[in-house]
Formats: sequence, C-alpha cells, structure tokens
Amino acid sequence: MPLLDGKIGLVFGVANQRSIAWAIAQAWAREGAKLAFTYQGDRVKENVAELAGAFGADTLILPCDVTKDEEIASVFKLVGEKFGKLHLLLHSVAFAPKAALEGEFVNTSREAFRVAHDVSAYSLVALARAAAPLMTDGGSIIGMSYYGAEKVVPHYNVMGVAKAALEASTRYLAYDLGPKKIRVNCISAGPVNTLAARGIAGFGEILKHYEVRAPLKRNVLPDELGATGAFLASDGAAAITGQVLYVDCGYQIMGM
Ligand code: IMJ
Repeated sequence: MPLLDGKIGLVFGVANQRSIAWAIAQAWAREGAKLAFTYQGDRVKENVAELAGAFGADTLILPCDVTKDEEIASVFKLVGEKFGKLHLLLHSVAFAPKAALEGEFVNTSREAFRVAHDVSAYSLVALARAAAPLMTDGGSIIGMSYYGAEKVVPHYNVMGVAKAALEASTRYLAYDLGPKKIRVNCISAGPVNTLAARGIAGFGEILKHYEVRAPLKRNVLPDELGATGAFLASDGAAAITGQVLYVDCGYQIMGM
C-alpha cells in the first residue's frame, strides 16, 4: 500500500520544476497523498499551475506571501473548506535580500536581517499555528534547512542565521505540537541547483567541493530529497520529531 494513502498535503515553495518543494510534492503524490499548493508572486503562478495541474484540474493552487497573516489565514480557510483536514505541510520557502548574500555578514542591514527571518523562519511558526487546528488526526510538518545554519558557509550569511532560527523553531514547535501528534522536522539538504541557488557566485565550485568531500562522492538528487520527504511524512517516521535530518551524501559528518 502506498505510504501516504488518503493523506492531505499542503506545499509551500514550488517555483519551478527544479524546486525541492516540487520533488517532495511528487514523492508525496506518488505515495497517494492529495495535494494543494501555494505560490509566491505572479512570476511563478503559471509554472505552479502547469506543474500542479498534472494532479488534476481541481487541484487547489493559492497565492500566499508568507509574510502576510491575512494570506496565510485565507489559504488555511480554503484548505479547511475543501478537505476539512490536513495531514502534511511542506515549508520550502526562504528569502534574503541579494545584497546580504554578497557582501560580508558583518554588514547585514537591520532590514535584510528582519526580512530574512520573517520569510525564512517566522513563517514556519505562522504556518504551523494555522495548520494545527486542521491536523486533527495528527500530522507531519517539514521545513528545509542547510548546513550554513550550523557552520559558516561563505556568503550564506544572514540565511545561515535564519536557518538556525528555523531549526530551533522546529524543536520548539515539535514540543508544543507533539501532544497533538503533530511532528515537526527539517531536512537539511546538500546543495541542489534550484532557482534559490542560481546566480550564487561559484555555485558550480560548491557542487564540486561536495562531490570531493562527501563520503558518497556525489551530490544529492532532488528525487532523494523527495524520498526523504515521503519518509518523514509517513508512519515510518512516527517517532521522529524535532529533528534536522541531513540529506547531503554525508558531507555534514566530516571534520576535515
Ligand atoms: C545561498 C547563498 C550562498 C551560498 C549558498 C546558498 N549555498 C547554497 C545556497 C552554498 C547551497 C542555497 N540555499 C541553501 C539557500 O537557502 C538559498 C536561499 C536564498 C537564495 C536567494 C537568491 C536570490 C535572492 N535571495 C535569496 N534568498 C535566499 O535574491
């Protein structure tokens, strides 16, 4: 039997076919979940409509700027009306102003710090709070993180600090929502060539660096992140909450 038969999932963060959110959504769908999607901004609206449309013309696709409480409320109201409940939520959303990822961390402006934390970390708290009343059979909430939360990765800068906040938020949310059988975990992915990675100076070198250093001598594939997303969403992970699971071909274990 498929792992996620009869589960309802809500996916935040698909921008195009290379998005990690799309890889996880496909894995959830393959395992039998019924999905709804949100997108940020008109630029990606058509992409998401075309991708998510593959799951049927009646697939719920809603706009959501996660920094807007009203938009979050509207998404969960509509999901509640359509499905009456929710089991899975994927948060695959991050943003820091470009300038903050280029210069030195010491020069991060107050505004860039605020925006990065609002979009990339606080939004998980807001979405979890809105999702919990619909997760009446329990649930699985998954966020996406990166090694820069734990160690210094040049240029990751304020995003590293925001991911550290996301990971700590994951633990506090896991504690609060555990009694409702809602699990909250993060997948810390190795580098993947997505829209969020494009334009990052030297990204090709970063991929090569991982290939050389990681125990598995290669980079993670989007499908492998999908499989991990399906596992964390499934009953196989019923006793896993508050964790950061590295899916990075082993890179994170290395000291040298
Ligand atoms: C991003 C910046 C610097 C180094 C980086 C990354 N490395 C990796 C990423 C090594 C893997 C990608 N990543 C894990 C992210 O979380 C990216 C987030 C991001 C990307 C952009 C680019 C365009 C922009 N703002 C952004 N905000 C967040 O304007």
